[in-house]
Amino acid sequence: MKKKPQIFITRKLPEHILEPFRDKFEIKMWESEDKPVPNNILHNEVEKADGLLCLISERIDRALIDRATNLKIIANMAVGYDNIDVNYATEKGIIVTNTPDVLSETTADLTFSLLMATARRIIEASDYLRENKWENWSPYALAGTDIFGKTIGIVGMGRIGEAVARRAKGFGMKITYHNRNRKPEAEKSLGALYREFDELLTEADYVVSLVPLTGATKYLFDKNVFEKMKSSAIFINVSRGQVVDETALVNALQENQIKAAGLDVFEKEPIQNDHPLLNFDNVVCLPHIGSASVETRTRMLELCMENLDGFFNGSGPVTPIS
Ligand code: 8YV
Repeated sequence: MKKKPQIFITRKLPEHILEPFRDKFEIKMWESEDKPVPNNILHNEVEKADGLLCLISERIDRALIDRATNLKIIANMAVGYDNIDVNYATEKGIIVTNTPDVLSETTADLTFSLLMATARRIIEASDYLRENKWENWSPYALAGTDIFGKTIGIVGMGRIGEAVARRAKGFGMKITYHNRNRKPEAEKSLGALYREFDELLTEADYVVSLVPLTGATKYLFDKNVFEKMKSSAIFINVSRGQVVDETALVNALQENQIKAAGLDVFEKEPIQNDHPLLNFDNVVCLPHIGSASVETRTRMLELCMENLDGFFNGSGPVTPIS
């Protein structure tokens, strides 16, 4: 009988997702749901595996790929894949897959949640009650800034960017965007207006980063960029922490160069509670939960399994990136 492909999964997954695949694969899984697999165990397991299902917190670098002499496919449970040395994997004949589309709407929901929370000071207002500060009503207490009628500037108009733009249209915002290529469909159906990066920065009331992390976008949002934004602008980042120079962001907030920020991602994750960005009342920080709904995380895992299945049954991976 033909040997089943061995799959290593770097986190404990719900059995109901794995069960349909158990007759096709020999599945080995790291024992913990929340603790990452130690690097030495990952390296040992990868040596034996035909397929790997991993998360963005695992670095799939040259050293690991060199150990992976049997490995044929890496299924990353994320749309981003900056955690993987894709060029080297490809050079070694290893296919890499990601999870596009299935998380776009959920991530756009979270982007808008952050935008609204920062604009209307939702966390501050909630803390105000918890801290028993509501003694009087006064007209400008906890007054935020409007969303309707304002201009959103979406930097990175991919699938998630377009899903954010659809929400912005519903909120009565003017939509501007910057992207490597123009998006005629979004321009036509959503009235999105293309802008050069600098133009977008000087015009937008809400600057929303949805660019993937690449060599070209690393520290894209630096001192000069924050200086160009309006002093009333709110900056939202739901893509990758390393597209922002965090020191420059902290300075821009200290100097009131921008009004507020909503951040789901950080330069080095996870952050600790002494992180300087946690010191500002006008900054809302979240622990990288862009795609974290039960429905979407389930679909992402299923898609990873479908990618592995498609590859090994010969029909081909569903969403390869290389
Ligand atoms: C991941 C993400 O879901 O998809 C991405 O690129 O950053 C998140 O949606 C999450 O971090 C799990 O790997």
